[in-house]
Amino acid sequence: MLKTLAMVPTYNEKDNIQDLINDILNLDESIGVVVVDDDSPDGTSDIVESMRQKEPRIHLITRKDEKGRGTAGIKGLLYAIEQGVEYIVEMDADYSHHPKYIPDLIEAMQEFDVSLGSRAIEGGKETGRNFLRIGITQFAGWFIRMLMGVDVKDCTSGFRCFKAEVLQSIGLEKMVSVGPSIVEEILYACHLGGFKIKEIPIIFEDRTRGESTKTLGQYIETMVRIAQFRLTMKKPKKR
Ligand SMILES: Nc1nc2c(ncn2[C@@H]2O[C@H](COP(=O)(O)OP(=O)(O)O)[C@@H](O)[C@H]2O)c(=O)[nH]1
Ligand SMILES: [Mg+2]
Repeated sequence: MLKTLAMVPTYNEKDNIQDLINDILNLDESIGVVVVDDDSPDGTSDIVESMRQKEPRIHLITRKDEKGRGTAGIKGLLYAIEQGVEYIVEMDADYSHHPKYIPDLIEAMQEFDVSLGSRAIEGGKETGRNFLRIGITQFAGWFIRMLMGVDVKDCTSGFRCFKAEVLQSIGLEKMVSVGPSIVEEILYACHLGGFKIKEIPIIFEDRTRGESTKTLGQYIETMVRIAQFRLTMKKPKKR
């Protein structure tokens, strides 16, 4: 019986996905993986499908008609909830979110509802990225903390572990992010829900295989969306 599912959205990750899945599955028998691939032209889904046929802990969702990190993530998280696991880990496929940190994220579930891999607390850092990109991340973190009042240093981290009941309660199906702003939308919903969030230090290394899909437009959209979330998302009455 699976206790934890790692949800990995992918777009053109053929050079990473096989090693990543193996590294995750080798951590513990109770961990499985669900990959949500947007029918990547590089054949990522085919690689996962051939692995899936030999290993029941691997799940694959291939979306033919939809694209976007946000909607893919929502689909994968809802799928993970349906599987009845206790914990759901969300992570990128490119090894910036190294699987070796997953046990630390899960361990934090003893006391917290959400844990996240943090570049911004003592012991954590970001390497391999240029000054501009690190600067953008730091500015975004500051902007989000100011606007949302979230007591988290690395607000843009998409490497997280949730208790399944947290994700069940925050209204994932109503979320509006198509792209990467889903990371902040979920974080803010967890904050409004009053859930306890723990940061775990990670060394975030920029990808060495495959290419980032992030565009300048997506950064700008995320900033605008954050203001929108602040204005429109409300504290749940009770849970
Ligand atoms: N399913 C899906 N996954 C995506 C999409 N865009 C990015 N991803 C995945 O989301 C994760 C983060 O994307 P990445 O390009 O590394 O963003 P960056 O780390 O911010 O540069 C990776 O696992 C990507 O493969 C998309 O449109 N659909
Ligand atoms: Mg990346």
